[in-house]
Amino acid sequence: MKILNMNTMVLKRYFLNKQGFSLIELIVVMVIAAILIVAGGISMKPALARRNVRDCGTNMISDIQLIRSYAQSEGHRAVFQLTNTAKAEDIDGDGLSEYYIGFLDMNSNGVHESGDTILIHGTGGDELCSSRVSVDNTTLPSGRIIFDPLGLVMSGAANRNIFLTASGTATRIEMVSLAGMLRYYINTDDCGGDGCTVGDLWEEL
Ligand SMILES: [Ca+2]
Ligand SMILES: [Ca+2]
Repeated sequence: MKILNMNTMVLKRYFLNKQGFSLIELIVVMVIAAILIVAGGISMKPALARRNVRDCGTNMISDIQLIRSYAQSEGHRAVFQLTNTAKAEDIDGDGLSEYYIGFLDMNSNGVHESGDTILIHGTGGDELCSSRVSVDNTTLPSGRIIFDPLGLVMSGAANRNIFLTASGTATRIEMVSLAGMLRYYINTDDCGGDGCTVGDLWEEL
């Protein structure tokens, strides 16, 4: 009985001591974990921003290709129209903001009006861009690409860029017109403060 009591005392002392030691351990581990989380968050930011830009760009290009296919199948000019600012705005006047719309241009004047058929607005890829990516159309004349009924790019959109930026990165999609067709490239690294130049990494989408 006496031996049992002694063992109990030893165990109690061990666990009391162990408990105190575990608290210190716990604090140390929590501090290290906090440092790792903060450091990890900082290092992940540019990668996350680039992914947002890539997602936005990939879906935007998919929508542009869809608009082109409507021009061919419907036999009308079809227009991809970006906002005039880097922010979402109500391009088609339906009360909802968007970065871009696509429409069949029934009277072939390049401008969206009530008689034109909306193909895309404020959905799909546009949602991926909103709030996470800024879209700059300043090098794309009137912010639009017009496809003729054959699906060829009409004048103005050749060798132009759509700049897509997100916090922590600066990249762009470059469109190269080849016999009226568009090819898309995305910068795969951070272009940095000097913008994208020769020597930066590009990948065809
Ligand atoms: Ca709208
Ligand atoms: Ca029109």
